[in-house]
Amino acid sequence: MFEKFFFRKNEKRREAGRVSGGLHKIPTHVAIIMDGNGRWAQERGLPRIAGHREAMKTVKKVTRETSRLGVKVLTLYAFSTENWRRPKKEVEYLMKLPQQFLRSYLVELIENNIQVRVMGDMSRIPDYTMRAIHQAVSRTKQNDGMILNFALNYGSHSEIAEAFRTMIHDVRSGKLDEEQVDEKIVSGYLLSKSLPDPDLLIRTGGEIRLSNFMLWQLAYTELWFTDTFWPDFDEDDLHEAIRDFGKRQRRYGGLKENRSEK
Ligand code: V0D
Repeated sequence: MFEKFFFRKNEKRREAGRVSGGLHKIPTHVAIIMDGNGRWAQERGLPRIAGHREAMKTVKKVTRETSRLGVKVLTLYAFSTENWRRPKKEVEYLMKLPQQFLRSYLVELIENNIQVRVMGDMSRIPDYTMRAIHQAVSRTKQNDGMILNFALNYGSHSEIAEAFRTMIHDVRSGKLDEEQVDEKIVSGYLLSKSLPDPDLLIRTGGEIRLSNFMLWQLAYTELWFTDTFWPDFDEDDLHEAIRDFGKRQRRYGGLKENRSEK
């Protein structure tokens, strides 16, 4: 079902590969853990907040480039369920970023046919933040270009726990037969239900872990780590990640293709 939708406009994807040189295989879904913003600022003697502001510029740059390359879904880990433990001032600042981001960038997103989505528990997100997000989601929902999916107050364990809760509820109410429950059914109860699994995960900032990000969905994903702090991440880094992804796909491709066809 995804395949039909996501591989429809193949010409543009191939063309993008040619113009960028060596990017033969463009991943359908790229997910990114945007780490290293605080450290980027500290290295410069700036407050952590300055790192987050700079990080937003990188989000715009990377959104433009992934969309241009023909990536179909870009998922960005913007705020984790653990991030609430940060200083109150920092959390307050972070919650203003969606509004700031959209004020300066929503028009361009619309022009580029990009669809904005959010994934996570929105119940704890402040009203003013939600207003900006709702507006962006509703004004881009007709777009059929790249999906820009922000993981916001997202945590994989809580996502899976919620899936269990709903599934058990559906079994009890007779909507779901427990004998039916397989991988596909489980996927359908996750927040990512309408999206294909990521093909490539990028984590910036030097840490080599998943930090509670899309644990179920990343089972077969190629993982790519860099020491570069997110504010310093640029188009060349993105191309390198996608080029490496293409090389690995060529090596292990046969096996992977079999998996998705079964
Ligand atoms: C700070 C690096 C864009 C990570 C990127 C609320 C930390 C910049 C958004 C955004 C954040 C979210 C939703 C939306 C539009 C934009 C964002 C947060 C943090 C946390 F609809 N950047 N960004 N949201 N940072």
